[in-house]
Amino acid sequence: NIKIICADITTLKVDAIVNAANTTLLGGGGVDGAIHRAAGPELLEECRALKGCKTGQAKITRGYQLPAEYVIHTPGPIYQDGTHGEPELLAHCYRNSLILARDFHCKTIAFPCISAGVYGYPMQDAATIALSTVYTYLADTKANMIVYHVCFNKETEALYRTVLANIMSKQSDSKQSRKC
Ligand code: AR6
Repeated sequence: NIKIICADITTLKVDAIVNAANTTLLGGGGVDGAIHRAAGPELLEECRALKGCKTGQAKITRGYQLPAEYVIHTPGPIYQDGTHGEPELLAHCYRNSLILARDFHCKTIAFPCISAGVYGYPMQDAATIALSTVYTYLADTKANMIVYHVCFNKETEALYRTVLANIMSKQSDSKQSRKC
C-alpha cells in the first residue's frame, strides 16, 4: 500500500495531502506555498483559526479548491546536524499525519518529502525516515490506506525506490531469521 510517484502534490485527487508547513501554519515557500496558491485564500483563513502547530504535530483543514478533500499540515524539524531530535520529530510528522488521516476516514493520503527542502534535511535520511515510519505504521495497524510518497523530481523518485527496496529486504531477512 506504499506508492512512490513523481508529481506535483497539488494536482492529486486523494483524500488528504500533507503540507510540509511551518509552526505558524500561515504559509511560506516550497510545497507550502504551492498548496496555499492552489487551495485559495480560504485555506489561509482556516489555518489562521488553528493558532499554529508544534513541530512533529499535525492539524487538518479542508482542501478548498484542491482536488484533495483535506490538507494535513505538519511542521517538520529544521535540520541542524541530526543530533537535536530531528529524526524523532520527523518520524512524528509522518505518524501523527497518518493517525489524523485515519481519524478522518481517509483511504488515500499523499506525503511530500517533509523537511528535505528549505529545512535542509539530507534527502536520503529524510526518505528513510519517511518510508520506514509509514511502513511500520501500516504493518502495525493493518490500516486499509494507500500512502503516496510524492517526489518532485526523478532523482528523488529513484532514491525513494532504492530506500524502500532496502527496507523491504531487511524485513524479509528478519522474517527468514525468525523462521530459523
Ligand atoms: N509537490 C510535491 N513536492 C514538492 C512540491 C510540490 N508542489 N514543491 C516542493 N516540493 P519544502 P520543508 C518538494 O521546502 O523542507 C516552507 O516555506 C521539495 O522539492 O517545501 O519541510 C514552509 O512554510 C522538497 O523535496 O519543505 C516552511 O517554512 C519537499 O517538497 C519550510 O518551507 C519539501 O520541501 C518547510 O521546509
